[in-house]
Amino acid sequence: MTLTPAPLPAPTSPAIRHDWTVAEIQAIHDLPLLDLVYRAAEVHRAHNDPADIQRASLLSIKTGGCPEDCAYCPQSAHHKGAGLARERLMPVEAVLQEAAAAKAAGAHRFCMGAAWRQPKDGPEFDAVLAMVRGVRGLGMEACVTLGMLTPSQAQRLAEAGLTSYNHNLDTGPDFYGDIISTRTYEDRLRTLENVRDAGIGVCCGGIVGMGEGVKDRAAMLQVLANHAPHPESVPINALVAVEGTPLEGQAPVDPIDLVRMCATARIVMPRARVRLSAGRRGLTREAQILCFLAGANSIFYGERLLTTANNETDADAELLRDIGVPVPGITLAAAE
Ligand code: SAM
Ligand code: DTB
Ligand code: SF4
Repeated sequence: MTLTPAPLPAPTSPAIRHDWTVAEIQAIHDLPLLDLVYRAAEVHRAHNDPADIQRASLLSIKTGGCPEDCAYCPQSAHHKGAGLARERLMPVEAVLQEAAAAKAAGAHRFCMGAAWRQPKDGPEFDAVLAMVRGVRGLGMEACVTLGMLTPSQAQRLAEAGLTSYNHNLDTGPDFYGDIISTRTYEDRLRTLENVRDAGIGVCCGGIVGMGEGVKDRAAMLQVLANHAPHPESVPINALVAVEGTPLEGQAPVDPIDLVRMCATARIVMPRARVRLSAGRRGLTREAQILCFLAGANSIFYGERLLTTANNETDADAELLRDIGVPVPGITLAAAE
C-alpha cells in the first residue's frame, strides 16, 4: 500500500505583515513539527543568509538589588532567597576590558545589563554613555538594558552610538500580571516607543517556561509582530529557574517548545534576529541545531549570561564550526 502524505496547508506568505491575530500565530505554532520547521526554514532563507549567526556577549554592569519584582529574576530585591547582593555600577574601564575580551573571542555585539527599574540622570548614566561609546570604538555593536527610559535618555543613548536597546515584554499581556506587579505592560511598550523614536534598534522578546500557556506565547509574538517595523532582535529565553526566586520550582522547558517559538518568531518576523537566549545550556547540540534550522540566527556567546552560567565558549565555537559557521580566530582541535 502506498501512503499519500496529507496535503500541506498553503504556505505562509513571506511578506512582512503587521496584522497578525493571536489565533493565526497559534495555528502556525501548533503546526506538525516538521511542517513548522520546514516553513520557518523557507522564510528564513528567503530573507536572511543562513550562515549569518550573530554572537552577542553579555555583561552585568550593575548587579542585584533591583526594586522590580519580576518573578523569574535573581536580581530582584524582593526575592531575598536568591542571595544576590546589590553591587555598584562597574567602572567604565573594567567594562571595556570585558568588551575587548569578548571581541577577541569572536563576539559581534556586546550587551550590558543593569538591575535598575530605570536609570537616574547623573554620573551613572554618563558612565553608561561612556561604555556605549567605548564599545562602539572597539568596532562592536553595543546594546544596553537598563529598565524604563525617558525620551531624552533614549536620545542621549542614540547620540552615544547605541546600536540596540533590550527591553523584553517577557510574555503575553494576559499572563504578564502573574509575573510582574511593579510595572505594567504599557510601561514596557512606552519605553519601546521611546527607543524606536530615538532611532535605536529595538531588542525585545520574552521567556518561555514560566507557567504560561501556548496562547500567551502566541500573544507575545503577536504584540511584537504587529509593531511596525518589527523589532530588529527578538530574544527567546527559556526560564533559568534560579533558587530563591518564586519560579524556582518550574519544570524545565521541553526543547521542542523552544524550536516552536524560534520557528514561529521567524515566520511572523521574517527579518528579525531571533536570538536563542537564556536556557541554551540545557539544550543538546541537536536541539540547538534544530533551532538554527528553524530560523534562530543569534546566540548569547560567552560563559556567563548576566548572573548565571551560559554554554562554554569552546563548545559553542565547535558547534558553530560543525554547522559551517566557524568563529574567526578561534582554533579548535580538528573535527573527527
Ligand atoms: N532590568 C532591566 C530589565 O528588566 O529590562 C534589564 C535586565 S533584565 C535581567 C533583562 C531580561 O533578562 C529580562 O527582561 C528577562 O526577559 C531576562 N531574564 C532575567 N532573568 C531571567 C531568567 N532567570 N531566565 C530567563 N530570562 C531571564
Ligand atoms: C535577554 O533577553 N536575555 C538576557 C539579556 N536579554 C539581557 C538576560 C538573561 C538573563 C538570565 C539570567 C541571569 O543570568 O541572570
Ligand atoms: Fe530588575 Fe530587570 Fe530583574 Fe526585573 S528583570 S528584577 S527589572 S533586573
